[in-house]
Amino acid sequence: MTKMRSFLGTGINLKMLAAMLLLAFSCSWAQNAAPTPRVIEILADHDSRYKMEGRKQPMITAKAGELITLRITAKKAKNLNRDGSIHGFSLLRAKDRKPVEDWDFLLKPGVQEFTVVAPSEPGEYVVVCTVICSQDHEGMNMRFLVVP
Ligand SMILES: [Cu+2]
Repeated sequence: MTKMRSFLGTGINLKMLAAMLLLAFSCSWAQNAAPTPRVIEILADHDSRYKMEGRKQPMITAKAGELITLRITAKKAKNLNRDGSIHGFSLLRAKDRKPVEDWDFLLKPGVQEFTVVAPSEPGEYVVVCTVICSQDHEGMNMRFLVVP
C-alpha cells in the first residue's frame, strides 16, 4: 500500500493522465483510419492458367509494402490435392526463386480473398502454382512487379 501511495504521489499528475488519455484516443483513431487494401481480381482457371480481365498476359503491379487484397476465383483443372486444393498461389523472388514470406496460398474451388502486404524490395517476382493441377501445370505462373 505504501508503494502504491508513493507511486500515485510522485508518478502521476493530472497533466500526465490527460496526455495518456489523449495518446490512447489518437491510437484508436489511427486504427480506424487504417488504409483499405486495393483489390486485385485474379482467375486461376481450369486450363492451368492465371488470368486477369482486360489483360492478354496476366500481371500484377504493386508498390513496395502496399496492402492488397487478392480476390481469386479458382476453377478446377484436371487434378487436385488430397486436401481439396485445386491450384496454388505462391510468390517467389524472380532472381533466386526465393519464396516470399506469408505469400503461399492454396486455392479451393470458388472465390477466396487474401489480404497481403507487397514485398518491401522492389523488383521482379513471379507467382507460381503449387498444386500439380494438370499436364500444363508447369506453365501456370504470372509476373508480379514491385515498384518503389
Ligand atoms: Cu495450377
